[in-house]
Amino acid sequence: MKDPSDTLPDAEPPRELGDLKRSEAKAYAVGSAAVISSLSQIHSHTNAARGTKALAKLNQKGGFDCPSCAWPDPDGKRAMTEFCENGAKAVATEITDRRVDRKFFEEHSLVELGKKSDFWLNDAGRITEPFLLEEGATHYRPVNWEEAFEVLAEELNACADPDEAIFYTSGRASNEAAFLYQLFVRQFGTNNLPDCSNMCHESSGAALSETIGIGKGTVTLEEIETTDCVLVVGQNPGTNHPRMLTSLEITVKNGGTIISVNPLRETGLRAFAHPQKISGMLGRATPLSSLHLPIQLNGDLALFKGMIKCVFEAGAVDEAFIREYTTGFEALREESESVQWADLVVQSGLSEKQIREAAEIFINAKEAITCWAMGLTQHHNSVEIIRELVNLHLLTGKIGRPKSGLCPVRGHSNVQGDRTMEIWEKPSESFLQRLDKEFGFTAPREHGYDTVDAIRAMHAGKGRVFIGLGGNFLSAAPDTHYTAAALRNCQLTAHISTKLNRGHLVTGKRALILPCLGRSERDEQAAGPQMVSVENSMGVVHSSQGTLEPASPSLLSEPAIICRLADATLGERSEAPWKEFENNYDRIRESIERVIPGFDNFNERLREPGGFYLPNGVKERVFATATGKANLTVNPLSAIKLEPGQLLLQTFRSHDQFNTTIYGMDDRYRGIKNERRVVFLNPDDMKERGIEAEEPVDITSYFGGETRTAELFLAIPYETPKGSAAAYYPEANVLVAIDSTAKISGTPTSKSVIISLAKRNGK
Ligand SMILES: Nc1nc2c(c(=O)[nH]1)N[C@H]1C(S)=C(S)[C@@H](COP(=O)(O)OP(=O)(O)OC[C@H]3O[C@@H](n4cnc5c(=O)[nH]c(N)nc54)[C@H](O)[C@@H]3O)O[C@H]1N2
Ligand SMILES: Nc1nc2c(c(=O)[nH]1)N[C@H]1C(S)=C(S)[C@@H](COP(=O)(O)OP(=O)(O)OC[C@H]3O[C@@H](n4cnc5c(=O)[nH]c(N)nc54)[C@H](O)[C@@H]3O)O[C@H]1N2
Ligand code: SF4
Ligand SMILES: [Mo]
Repeated sequence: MKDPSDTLPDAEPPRELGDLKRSEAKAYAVGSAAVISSLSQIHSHTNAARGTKALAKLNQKGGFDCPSCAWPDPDGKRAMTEFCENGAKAVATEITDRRVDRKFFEEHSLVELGKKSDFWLNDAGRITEPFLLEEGATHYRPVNWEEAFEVLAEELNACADPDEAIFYTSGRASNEAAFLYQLFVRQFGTNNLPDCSNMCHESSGAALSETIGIGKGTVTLEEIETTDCVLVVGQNPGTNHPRMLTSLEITVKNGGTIISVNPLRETGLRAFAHPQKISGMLGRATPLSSLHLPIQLNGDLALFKGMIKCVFEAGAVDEAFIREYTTGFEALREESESVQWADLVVQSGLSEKQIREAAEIFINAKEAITCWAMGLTQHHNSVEIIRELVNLHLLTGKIGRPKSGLCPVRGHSNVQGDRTMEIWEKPSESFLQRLDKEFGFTAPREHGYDTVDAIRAMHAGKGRVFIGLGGNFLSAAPDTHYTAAALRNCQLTAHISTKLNRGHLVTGKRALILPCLGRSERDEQAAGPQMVSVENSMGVVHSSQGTLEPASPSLLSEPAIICRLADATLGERSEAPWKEFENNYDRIRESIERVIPGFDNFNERLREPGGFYLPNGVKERVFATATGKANLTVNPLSAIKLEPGQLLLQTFRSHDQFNTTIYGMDDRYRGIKNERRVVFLNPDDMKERGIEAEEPVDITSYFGGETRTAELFLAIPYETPKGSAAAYYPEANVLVAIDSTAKISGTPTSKSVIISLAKRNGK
């Protein structure tokens, strides 16, 4: 189903080609090109004074947290520039001088905006005041905040059942905003709190909670830098966590070995030239990974099984650890014996020798850490894959002691904190009891919708109101046209946003844009300037405080928007001190301290430079699982079966984007310029299909007897295993079927889409 594009704004980015220029993939990452790119990004958006002021505070103690990824900052002394190229791009896009104001919306209808690229929409600038789309209107019109909250309260209170409302969160929201939001939603009467994590690290959370009793990583930044072996699996740090390369360079210089497991030889994993060091500026790069395993898409379960076979064979099981701390050993040993190398080789796409080599390094390393991201979490069997990785660490005792453990590298800068604040559709009873007690009400117990269930519910007409706290639900979600139809079924869709995106164009009958302050901006409330808090990938909670002049005087902070929304909607029904919360965020933190474990003396400790670590029992080998032990699990192989002619496609990020925010049209490290509609293919796969380099093709996906098509992509020959293809998200999201989700975690399978390619007739 496609949009009738003349009457409705297009849900998909335009199917148009740019002017592709192609070169070899780069041999090493960062270095001087990155520094030049950072500065030119800032200068293309704002003046030098505003740019310099922002960068001087970025990631500094007492400054503001980088709004891009969740990579941590050093605990100790910090350099003058604790940021990377992509951090600078994220700041540039926030502090831009361009504005989406009333003139902008007078000039552009929604249908017209739908024809613009995602790059163009983001580049239009910061949203300056609230905007309302009336039923049947072609343009947004400005409204004041009072009217905006009236519309929201009216539509929410018209719900026959609170479960008709859906409250999405993207991982940039601060702890304070997230805590208030979940409180408001639960006082309103639902647990419908889907978040971006459902599409991201949900599989990691599910696998880790079950096996080790906490859904988070277990290591610190310093441990990564000083361990003997780091496995980097299914992650492209050079683009998505660039400062991780600084740490990996230190690991290597300290004598550690890096193994990369990735279908692609991502530039960032080959070698790294430090942008802030003279050697880096001159182009002298440190080689990073000493072993690269070019695994087939979805081949990691087989790889980990092979490595586990080697552990048993080498007698490398840590028997004392297994006896004292784990359950399930015998079943795992039996399963490992029954698994055949031939199957592991076929399913991983690696040779037995390659798997043995990785296992030998891992086993012989005194300590080892595994880092991973979306390459492991977005498959139909992701939870099993990650549980198998946990098995490998448990069997060898490489967990819960210094310099050994697990590191799911989180995406959005506060996605982990939002979960800690219980932005979750499946809250625990113990948390709800503490929430009830703090605020004198009874929160709903029935679990709510996750992201995919929320889309299904709206599609089925069971969603009346959709509210997004940040993010771009339409473009981030799978099955773009299905999701668009779901959102269009709502009475009201509303987004709390800094920048314009496609999600503002594909709306319910009415729609609201509620513009908020960004991280870099001063947040002045009745009690004075306010700071917020965030949690990084290593469980460090620290403050973030912006100092720049806000993009417009009409902006409200996220906490203020939520407080006023709650007050307007709930009125007398809520006893929570919304006004006090808005006036002084210390009051929010006092409540957090009483409701969420690990936040004792929150206000005091937040003011300590660098913040504090949240408790993590696994570090002391305390496993808070149902059995009280770490659980070894049996995860049967479950290969994806392809028909002749089919390939597996992963949908991933270019170097010039942050999720659905497109900063530019290039993917420098992969040698792509001026084009996003590309599909990376193994040269033999192209040859077999008679497809020439840069030839336009259509991509068709297959799921459950249905097909979906993404039109007009240029074929790029690339070093990727035969059978494994890649295209950018969000352009390829039309291909991800709504029902194609991971078992247990429900995460869309964005990294293993079954596809075929068709040449475009005569073009
Ligand atoms: N600049 C920038 N930074 C970002 C983001 C951004 O968009 N731009 N997004 C943020 C967010 S929300 C997240 S979640 C993270 C995402 O960080 P990543 O997970 O690094 O992001 P992806 O681009 O999806 O890359 C997935 C990587 O896994 C590999 N891969 C894919 N499938 C498989 C597989 O089956 N097995 C293995 N072993 N590897 C596989 C791909 O080749 C690719 O290198 O980055 C965060 N940081
Ligand atoms: N096919 C495919 N789909 C994917 C993925 C994939 O790899 N492949 N990855 C998935 C992953 S890992 C994730 S995390 C999701 C991301 O999904 P989302 O988090 O929903 O998407 P983003 O693109 O990060 O959201 C960008 C928007 O956030 C708003 N914004 C930016 N800063 C702020 C702020 O400070 N406050 C507020 N209120 N709003 C702000 C801006 O309006 C901007 O347009 O996408 C998922 N979708
Ligand atoms: S590594 Fe991530 S958090 Fe650090 S500066 Fe770069 S983008 Fe920002
Ligand atoms: Mo993510």
